[in-house]
Formats: sequence, structure tokens, C-alpha cells
Amino acid sequence: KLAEQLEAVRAGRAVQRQQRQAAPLATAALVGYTNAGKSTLFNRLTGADVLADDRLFATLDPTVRLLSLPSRRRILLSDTVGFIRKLPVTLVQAFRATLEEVTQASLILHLVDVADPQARAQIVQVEKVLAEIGAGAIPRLRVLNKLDLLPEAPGHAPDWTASEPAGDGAAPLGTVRVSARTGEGLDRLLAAIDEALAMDAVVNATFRFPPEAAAKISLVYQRGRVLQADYDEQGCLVRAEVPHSLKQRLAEYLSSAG
Ligand SMILES: Nc1nc2c(ncn2[C@@H]2O[C@H](COP(=O)(O)OP(=O)(O)OP(=O)(O)O)[C@@H](O)[C@H]2O)c(=O)[nH]1
Ligand SMILES: [Mg+2]
Repeated sequence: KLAEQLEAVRAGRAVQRQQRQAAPLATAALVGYTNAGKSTLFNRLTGADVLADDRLFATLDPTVRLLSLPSRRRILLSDTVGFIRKLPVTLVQAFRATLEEVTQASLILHLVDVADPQARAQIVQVEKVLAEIGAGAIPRLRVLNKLDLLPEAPGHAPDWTASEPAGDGAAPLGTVRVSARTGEGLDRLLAAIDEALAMDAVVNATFRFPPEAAAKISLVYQRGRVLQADYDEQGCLVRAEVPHSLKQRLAEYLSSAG
């Protein structure tokens, strides 16, 4: 039953994603352990934006909404299913499939419940799954949520909030402390998202993909704009506009030609 529901969500999302691709908007995906406060933050950030042209997205998929940043850049924010430690084996595949959305995002917001004694282990768990689904190299911000539940005195905050535990993927761009409940820190979060996306400017790149790396070509099609693609026995030469982060991720395939 649950497996069927997850599959339905996955199929629906794939269609919606195709429809959205006409809109040149960057997507930021909220990920995190279950109960981290993703949906609360999602509603808080996008609540004021559920208006006129946002309706389109709201009806297509209630978990993707428009978000306006301080720079006036608009992005799509997507809420995702929470990560759970003991998922029945039969559901693991379906669960991962619902996270396909995450692999398409320009930016990942990894939400953490700082008040949970297991927070540290949960971060590692989430980072591991992100790496497994192929999202390990997507730029991300770590968002420490439920700040309101921590004692006032800074000395009482858990030690690990000062120095970040390392995950499997690339280091996060930064850490922002918020409370989705009180709204504290949300201005800082929006500014950080703006900054992260500005850093990931769109750049030109030419890649040469040997036949054995053909699967990587789809990444360029998904996250960039292909200007030209020429196939020969040595593989494929692709000229494209891609986010800087993707160019870095595919650095070994960069071609000096053209
Ligand atoms: N005190 C406090 N509670 C919060 C905060 N953010 C969320 N919560 C509470 O945490 C619980 C879980 O919040 P959700 O937003 O449903 O968490 P989620 O990450 O979407 O959970 P899943 O969808 O199950 O993965 C709810 O009871 C929220 O009210 C916060 O900043 N402070
Ligand atoms: Mg939720």
C-alpha cells in the first residue's frame, strides 16, 4: 500500500518536473531527518507567496512553491519526505525514488533538529543517503532548526553546533540557525540562499564524455542548457551552459576544444 502510494507520488512528480522545466527557475530542496521541521519551515517561508501565479505550481504539486529572495530572485522551494532510520527494506527503493527531486535541485537545504539528542547521527545518516542518491555534490546549506528549544546561554548549545560533523559529500557552504516556529533567523536563511545561488552562477562549459561516461550527459541536460552535442566514436562533445557547481562536479570531463 505505502509502496504504491510512494510510486504514485514519484510518477506524478516526474511529470510535474517536466512541466516545470519550461520555467527557468532554480529549485532549492528541503531535506532532513523526519520531524526536523521541513514542512513547518516550508509553509513559513512560502506562505506569503501562495498567490496568483503560484497557484499553477500549487495545483500541480502542493510540495513545490515559489519563494522570493531578498535580491528579488524567485526560486522554487520543494519540501521532501523525511529520512527515517529503520525503513522496511521493501520500501527503501520507493522512498529513494521520491527523492529524485533532490538530485535535480540547484541547492539543498539540509534541515536539522538541533534539540534532538540524535541530531549528529541524523546529519550523518542524511548525508549518507544524499551521497547514495547522487546528490552528494549539490551545494548545500545546513539549517539548524528549533533554535527556540535551546537554552538561552550560548554555552549550553550542543558542542557540535559550533564545529560541523563531516558528511560523505562536499562540505556545506555554510550553516544557518533558525526557528521555523518563531521565525528567528529566517532573514539570514533567505540571504544565505540568495548568496549560495549567486555563487552558483551559470557558466559556459564544453565537455567530452567518453562512451563509458555517457550516463553523465543526462546531468548536463537536466541541470543545464545544451547548446550543441556532437557524437563520434570517442563519445560525445557537449557545449552547454551549466551551473558552476555542475561544471566543477564534471571537471574531469572538461574539454579544451571549443
Ligand atoms: N519548537 C519548535 N518546534 C518546531 C520547529 N519547527 C518545527 N517544529 C515542530 O516539529 C514537529 C515536526 O515538524 P514538521 O515540519 O512536520 O517536520 P518535517 O521535517 O516536515 O517532518 P516529516 O515530514 O515527517 O519528515 C512539529 O510538531 C512542528 O511544530 C521550531 O522551530 N521550533
Ligand atoms: Mg514534512
